[in-house]
Amino acid sequence: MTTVRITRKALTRSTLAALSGLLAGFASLAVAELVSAAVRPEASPVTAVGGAAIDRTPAGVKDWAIRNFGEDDKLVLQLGIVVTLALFALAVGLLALRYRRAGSVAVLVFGVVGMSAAVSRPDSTGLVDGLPSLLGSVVGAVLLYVLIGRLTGPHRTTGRERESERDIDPDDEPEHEAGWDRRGFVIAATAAAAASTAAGALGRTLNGRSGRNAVASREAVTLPAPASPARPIPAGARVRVRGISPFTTPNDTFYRVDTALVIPKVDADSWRLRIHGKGVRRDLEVTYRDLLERPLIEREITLTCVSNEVGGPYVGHARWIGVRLADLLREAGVKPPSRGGEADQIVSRSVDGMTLGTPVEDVMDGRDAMLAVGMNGEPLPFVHGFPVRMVVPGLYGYVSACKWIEDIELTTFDDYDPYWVKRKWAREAPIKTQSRIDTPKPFGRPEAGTVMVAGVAWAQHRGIEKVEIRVDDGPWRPAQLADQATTDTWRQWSYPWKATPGGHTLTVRATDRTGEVQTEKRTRTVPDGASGWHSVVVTVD
Ligand SMILES: Nc1nc2c(c(=O)[nH]1)N[C@H]1C(S)=C(S)[C@@H](COP(=O)(O)O)O[C@H]1N2
Ligand SMILES: [Mo]
Repeated sequence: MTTVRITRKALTRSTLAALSGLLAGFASLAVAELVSAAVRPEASPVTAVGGAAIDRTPAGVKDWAIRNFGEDDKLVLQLGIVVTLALFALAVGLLALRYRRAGSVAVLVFGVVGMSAAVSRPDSTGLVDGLPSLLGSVVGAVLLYVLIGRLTGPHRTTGRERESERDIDPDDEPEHEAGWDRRGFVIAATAAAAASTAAGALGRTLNGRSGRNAVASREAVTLPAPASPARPIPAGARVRVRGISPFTTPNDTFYRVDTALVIPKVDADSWRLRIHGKGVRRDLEVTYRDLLERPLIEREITLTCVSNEVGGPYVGHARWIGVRLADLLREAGVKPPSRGGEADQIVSRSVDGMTLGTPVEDVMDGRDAMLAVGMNGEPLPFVHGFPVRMVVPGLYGYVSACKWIEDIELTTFDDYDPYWVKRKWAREAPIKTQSRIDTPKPFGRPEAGTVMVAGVAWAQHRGIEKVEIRVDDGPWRPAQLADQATTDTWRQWSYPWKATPGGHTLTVRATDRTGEVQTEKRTRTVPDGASGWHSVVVTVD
C-alpha cells in the first residue's frame, strides 16, 4: 500500500521535475535568442550547434539529407536539435530532483557546448559569440534550481494543501507532511514560462530586423546597363511543351544549396573584396561601387550543383551580370599557370566562412567567369549571394559559385583544401554531361496517342550536340533539339512519342559537342557529380 502511494506521489513530482527541466531548457534558448539579437543572429546556440553539425556531417549523410529533405534539410536539422535538447532537458529535470546542484551544472554544460560551437564557427566574431549560450544557460540553471527547490522542500505546507493532499491520500504518512510548495512551484513555473516566451519572441523579432542596413543597401541598387550585353535567347531555344522547365528559372524558384542556417545579410555599402596571395603583384581591394563602375558583362549561364542526382532539381538557368573575374586578376598581376603563373587555385571565401577552390586556368581561359552582382535583371537576392558572388560556366557550384564572397586568395591545390575538398569531394569538378526528362512525370498516366516527351540537357561550356530517347528496350532515337542559346546554357529538347497502352520506361541520354556520349554508368554524387541515364516509368491508358 505504502509503496504504491509513494510511487504515485513520486510520479507527480518526477513529472513536475521533468517539466522543470523542459522549462529551464526553454528559458535558456529564449534568453540566448534575446542576447543573440545584441550579438548577431548566428551566435544563437541552435544555429551555432547546427552549423557545427553541418560542418561535421559526412558527405554521404549530407547527400542523403538533401535527397530526402531537399531544401528543407536545414529546417529538419534545427528541429532535430530542438527535439534532442528537449529530451535532454527532461532528463536533466529528473536528475535535478535527486541532485539539485548537478541538474543546474548539467544545464551549464549544455551552455558550454553552445558557447564553444558559437565561438569556433568560421565566421565567429570572437568570444562575444559565446555570450548568448552563456547567459541563456545561467538563467536556465538558476531557474531549474529554484523550481526544483519548490518541489523538494524543506517546507511547511499550508492547512488547505494538507487537506487537499489528504483527499487523495487519506492516511498520509508523516514524511509527506513536509510536502512541496505547490503554489510556489506553479507561480515560479508560470512566471518563467511567460517571461521566456516574451524574451524569445522579442529576440526573434529583433533578429528578424537585423540586416536592415543590408536590405536598404540592396533596395538602393540600380544595376547599370552592361557594357557587353548577353546575346538574346533565340526564340527557337524554348520548346513549347507543357511541363518542361522554363528556359530561365525565376529567382524565387531557383534552387538553393548552401550551409548557411542564417542567410547572410551583407551591407553593400560597407562590403569589400580583397584579392591577394601567390603571384599577386598588387593586392586589390574593391568596393561594391567600384564593381558597378567597371564595364559589366551580362551572360546566360546555367548553374548546377554537384549534389544533383540523375533527374534531380539542383540545376537552374539565369542571366547574370557582373565583372569579368579574369580582368580583376590580370589587374592584380596574376598569370594563369599555362603562362608561368605561380598559383593554380583561387580560394574564394564568403562572409559565413565558406571556402571554395577554383582552377585559375579555367577562370582565365577566356570563358565568362564573373563576379556577379545581378541575377535575371535584379541585384542578387540575399539567398543567392548579395551583394556579390562568383559564377564560372562549366564548373559545379561547390568549386566556383561562392555566394556572399569577401576574399579571393591565389594559392595552389597542393597548399590548400577548401571546405568541400576537406569533406571528400573532388578538388576539380567540371559539370558532367547530363539530361533530364521533365515531362511526362514519373508514374504519370498519359493517354495513348502522341505524347510529347520533353526536358533539358546540359554540358556547360561544351554545349549539347544531340539528345536521344529510348522507349523500353527499343533503339535510341534522336529527340528534336531546340536551339542552343550558348554552350554555357542548358538546351531544351522534345520527342513526340507514339504511346501505346501499358507500362513503359522512357530513357534519355545526351551527347556533348566534344562528341562524348553521356555515360550509362551510374555513380553517386560524391566525389565529383552523379552520372547515369535518367529514366521515367509511365503507364499509358
Ligand atoms: N557562401 C557559400 N557559397 C556557396 C555555397 C555555400 O554553401 N556557401 N554553396 C555552393 C554550392 S554547393 C552551389 S551548388 C551554389 C548554389 O548556388 P545557389 O544557391 O544560388 O543556387 O552555391 C555555391 N556557393
Ligand atoms: Mo553544389
